[in-house]
Amino acid sequence: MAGAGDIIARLRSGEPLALARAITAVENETEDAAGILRAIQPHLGHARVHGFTGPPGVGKSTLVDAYITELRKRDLSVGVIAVDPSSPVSGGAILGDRVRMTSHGVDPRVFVRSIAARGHLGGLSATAAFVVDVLDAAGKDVVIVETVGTGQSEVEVAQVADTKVVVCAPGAGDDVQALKAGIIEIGDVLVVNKADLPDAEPTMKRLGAMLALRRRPNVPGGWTPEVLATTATTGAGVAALADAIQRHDDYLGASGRKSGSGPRLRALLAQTAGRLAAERVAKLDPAALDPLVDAVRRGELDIKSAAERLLKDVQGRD
Ligand SMILES: Nc1nc2c(ncn2[C@@H]2O[C@H](COP(=O)(O)OP(=O)(O)O)[C@@H](O)[C@H]2O)c(=O)[nH]1
Ligand SMILES: [Mg+2]
Repeated sequence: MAGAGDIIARLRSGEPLALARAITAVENETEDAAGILRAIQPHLGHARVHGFTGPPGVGKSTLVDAYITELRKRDLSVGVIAVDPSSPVSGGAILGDRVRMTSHGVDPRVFVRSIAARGHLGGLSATAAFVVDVLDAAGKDVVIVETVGTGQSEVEVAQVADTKVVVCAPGAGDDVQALKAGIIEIGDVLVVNKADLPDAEPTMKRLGAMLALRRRPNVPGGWTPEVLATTATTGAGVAALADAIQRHDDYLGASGRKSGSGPRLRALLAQTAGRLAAERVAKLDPAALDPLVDAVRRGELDIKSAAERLLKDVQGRD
């Protein structure tokens, strides 16, 4: 590959091939990746990043497709990253997403890319964050990240986004239930898609009730999550969704929480460090904790000091 400088110039001029190659380098962690990531640093901070997450089958890809249409009406350029959980490298479900987003396939201002869910040394969320940076440097106004919101790593990927849209479908149980796994906590905008089906109304009410219970503190002047209904297949409600996301963008701007790779990576770093520590502690033989437990029982150590010793003990372990 030519030097990073050359590829950056071509990337900045909007060459899709250069963009595709830069993303491939970053995704596969090739030798060129570090150079590319360094070279794009001065060009970051323009894009707004919108994450769409939720259980499989609720219509995320269809909704993203309709949202792209709405953004194009507003004359915004768009990059899309679809994270596919079912496929290690390439496979069927990715093709499904591609097919659904092909309505924009000939639009030069829309760039859609699937990335594999597994096989990233630095973690999927870091890879997603870097691919977002590449799309940002390429001048995209909006970068959309679609992930399935079923596990911890997907929640972390969703954290890459400035605005997090949590999608579910109407129904008595499973989908809304599945959302409980932490994902509801992160939504800035909650969407009940497939509003053409029965029970959209009660599902919205349930989401509203779950929101009232969630742990995120209600700070004065803070953002109150919005609950909306869409029918992705017809586009109904999608303009209202775009307006809600825009309001959240405006809120972030006004509250000084500007988007950009710095805040993205800060959140990822803190989160990943916390998760690594928790994983290392969980892997210990429970009996290994006994000396510390005994010391706390005897009053020789307070729990925080004991925890600090534990963290020191697990440092550097895998
Ligand atoms: N009835 C109805 N079906 C929808 C709607 N949106 C998506 N679907 C269908 O739901 C299925 C799953 O959609 P997809 O976008 O792949 O869901 P994803 O797995 O969340 O990305 C497809 O058959 C879509 O055509 C909607 O608003 N109403
Ligand atoms: Mg999908």
